[in-house]
Amino acid sequence: MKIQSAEVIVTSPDRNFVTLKLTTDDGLTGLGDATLNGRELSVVSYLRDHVVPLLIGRDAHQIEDTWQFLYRSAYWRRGPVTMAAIAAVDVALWDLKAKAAGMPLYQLLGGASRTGLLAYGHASGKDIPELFDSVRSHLEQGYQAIRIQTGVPGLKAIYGVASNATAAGNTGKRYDHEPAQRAPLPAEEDWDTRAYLRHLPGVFEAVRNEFGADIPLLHDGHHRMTPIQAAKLGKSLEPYDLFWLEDCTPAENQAALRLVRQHTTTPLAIGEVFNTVWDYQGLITEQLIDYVRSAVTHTGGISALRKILDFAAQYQIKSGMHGPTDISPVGMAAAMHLGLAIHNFGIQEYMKHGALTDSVFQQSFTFTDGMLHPGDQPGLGVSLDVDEAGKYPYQTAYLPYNRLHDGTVHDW
Ligand code: CS2
Ligand code: MG
Repeated sequence: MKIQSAEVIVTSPDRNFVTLKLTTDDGLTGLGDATLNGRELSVVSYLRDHVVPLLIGRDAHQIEDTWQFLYRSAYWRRGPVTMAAIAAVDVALWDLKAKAAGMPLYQLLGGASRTGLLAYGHASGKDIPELFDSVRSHLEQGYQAIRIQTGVPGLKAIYGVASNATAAGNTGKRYDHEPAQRAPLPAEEDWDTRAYLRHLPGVFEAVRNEFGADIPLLHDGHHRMTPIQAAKLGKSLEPYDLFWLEDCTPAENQAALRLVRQHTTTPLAIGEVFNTVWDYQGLITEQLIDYVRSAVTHTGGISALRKILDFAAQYQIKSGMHGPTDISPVGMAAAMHLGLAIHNFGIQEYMKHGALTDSVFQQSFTFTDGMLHPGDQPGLGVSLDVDEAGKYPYQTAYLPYNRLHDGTVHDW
């Protein structure tokens, strides 16, 4: 089964997506997600200019050899662009192999270890009443686990919350919790960690009082705190029994999590901005985290993330794969197949894609009673309508960024 052609398809139905489509000499096609939110065109070039010429004529069955060849022959190691490109090739090859075998991909990964995948959705509100409405809406949609993000008094706009606030440099632009704003320049938002730390415990107390003690609640700190601030927040949230506190502090310095771990038993999830096992090494061996947040799309594919999760399993750490709308339906399908097969599955993030996206990507997964399942079609179970995709050309879109009240740039 030789690779005969490779296309990099850029489409922007509800947001930008980059998809690699491999076609073999016996007519099979395989898809891989290469979407890197806000830097999509870098991956497009990496694939088109440097990777695709190396793929033509290769044996599509050689997934591991292709992965090692692309990782080592580039000489320059790691990074989000490189690993998203390698991920797209890896997933497309797994899609092809499963189609050639006439099996859903999870069967090639060891078969199902569970009947379905617990999913969590994104509830948000600029204030408590709006948040409660959003939680109720997610409960009505069947979610059994819910992420809680709210506005903070005094802040005009904030990550993860739909609001009609505008921020300097983007007059009149309605913010929503869709991360990337389609705009010629990044939108500037404001931030105040002390206000956030004072406000959040009361939000979770209100949510627990309204919705009870049982439902798993999650929160995303989105890299904005120092380790001691993260420790303070983790400790203050312990009465509300979170499923996890995510990205509590930037983890390039993996040792920073030792300080957080000393002060709180709130479970920690980290890794959506990581791209290789080396970003996790100390976090896993010292059990400084409880969940591996990486998406298949950003970590070198199924082959690489499977290895990371098998490593994490030895330290009783589970998966919590990243699943916002900037992971395409192809990337989400890859996550679901991997999550169904591994033993140490934890939870799957699931933000529903928009209707236009669903018109471009035909998907076979199901979401029933809060549980996801990839379906049993051969391969990933996703196809891409190239003609429909062509209706939605790329649009410049940047992630927002924060500035503190004194003007200092800060993590968003
Ligand atoms: C967030 C993401 O879903 C999450 O946990 O951290 O929405 C993140 O902001 C985006 O993926 C950035 O592109
Ligand atoms: Mg996150």
